[in-house]
Amino acid sequence: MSDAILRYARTLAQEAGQLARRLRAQRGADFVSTKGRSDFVTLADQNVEDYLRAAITAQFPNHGILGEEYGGALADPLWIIDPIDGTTNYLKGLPDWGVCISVAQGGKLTHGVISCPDHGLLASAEAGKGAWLNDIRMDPAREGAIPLVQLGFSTRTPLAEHLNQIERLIALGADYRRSGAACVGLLSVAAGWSDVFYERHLKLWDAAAGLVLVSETGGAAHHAALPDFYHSGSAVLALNKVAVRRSRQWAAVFETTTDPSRQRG
Ligand code: LIP
Repeated sequence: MSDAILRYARTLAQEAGQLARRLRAQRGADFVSTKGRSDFVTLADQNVEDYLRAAITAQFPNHGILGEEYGGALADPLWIIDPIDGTTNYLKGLPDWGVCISVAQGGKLTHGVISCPDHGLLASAEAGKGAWLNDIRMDPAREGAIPLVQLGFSTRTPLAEHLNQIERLIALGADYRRSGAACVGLLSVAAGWSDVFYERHLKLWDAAAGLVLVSETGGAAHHAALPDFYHSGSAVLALNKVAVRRSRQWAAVFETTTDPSRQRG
């Protein structure tokens, strides 16, 4: 079933990405509404999640589903979906957004797929079997150049903390980017285009697919255990296979921990 899950998730992510692009092209006056400060939802988020839920249930009726728009409960196996991660980018017509599908089995993330249709990218990974970008095996082994950090921020967290992190990164001689989509930041680390990803508070569906990609390309990620991540969200620190050699240094920059027993929500 494992291969079938990955194949099906890849197909769904691609189909859902094209659906999101069509819906954006046809958008009417009621396309966007706000969920909170700087937090938007579109009819596409809802329609894409409807599509994904129906397709998953049709193929795997006994599997659980957790999604950003309609929630859900922990189950095993559990499909975790973010219909459009990077909603603001999607809305504005910027390409940094993705359809994120992951599967957890036995309390572990086993499959992750991210479709970034405006970039023509499909990233996928299965635990223990590696990661692919389109049809090419992902291997981010790159040394040298300036350390590049994907640094996420949202108004759910203190601005002063974010600014202090930027100051520490610059003092360290690193550079940073803020994509506005966790899935793009995590894909960037898995692909070796960036070294580190950090965001102080993410929801499980924002990060789950990208975490599998990072793990399957030799990197490491630090976050709350899945049940806590599901209930309260979590800080996420992800390091590619090169940066992982200095994980304590990176953890210190973000005042987080790489000690699994002390992961905070
Ligand atoms: C987004 C995340 C991003 C975070 C934004 C937002 P959404 O997810 O991908 O990392 O900074 O606040 O949560 O809401 O676009 O699916």
